[in-house]
Amino acid sequence: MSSSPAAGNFKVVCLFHENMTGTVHVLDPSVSLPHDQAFYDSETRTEAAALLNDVDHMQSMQHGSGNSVIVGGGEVISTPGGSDTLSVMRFTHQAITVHVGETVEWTNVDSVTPHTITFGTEPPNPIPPSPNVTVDADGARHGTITSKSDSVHSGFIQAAPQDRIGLAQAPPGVTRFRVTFTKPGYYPYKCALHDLLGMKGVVHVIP
Ligand SMILES: [Cu+2]
Repeated sequence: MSSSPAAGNFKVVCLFHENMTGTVHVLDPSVSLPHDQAFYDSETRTEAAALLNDVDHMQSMQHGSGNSVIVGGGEVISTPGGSDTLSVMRFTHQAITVHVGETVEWTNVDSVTPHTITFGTEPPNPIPPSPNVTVDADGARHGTITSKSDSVHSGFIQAAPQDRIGLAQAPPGVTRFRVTFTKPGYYPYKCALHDLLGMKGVVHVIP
């Protein structure tokens, strides 16, 4: 190949419409896509139908995989006084069951509010991820839990701020966190910012 497009995570924004952003994940040709074309066709039909029916986006944005947890949920709303945001401080599927070796993916769909996915000891500074967390090729953070005593902390999982005309573009936000589980057991976790409001969950790992 003489020249090939670069792999990476590319943000696309609308400079006129606040909070209208997206990210295109371009994988190396040697990496297989997470889903087949039939999955994306099906997603497109579902989301198009939801848009046309004005169904709330939270359900339609849940991917087909059974190992997904939506983190919070929020909307920007306009009022006569300006704009405001509202947030749901909960994990959907507060209890999720997976097999040993599987990976759970958390996605923050809130437009502005950060959340964390925290197993074990909460670090003093909740903003950065714990040192045992790596970054996948598509920009998502990824941890591994091999024992009940492991501490794994996502750091802030949050959408990037809105880009503005005349200002430098911010990098894409880190809105997803993955954890791979290698031993059976009950693994409770919480959002370090909103656990006192009841934002807690548990992963049940079976053989
Ligand atoms: Cu939270």
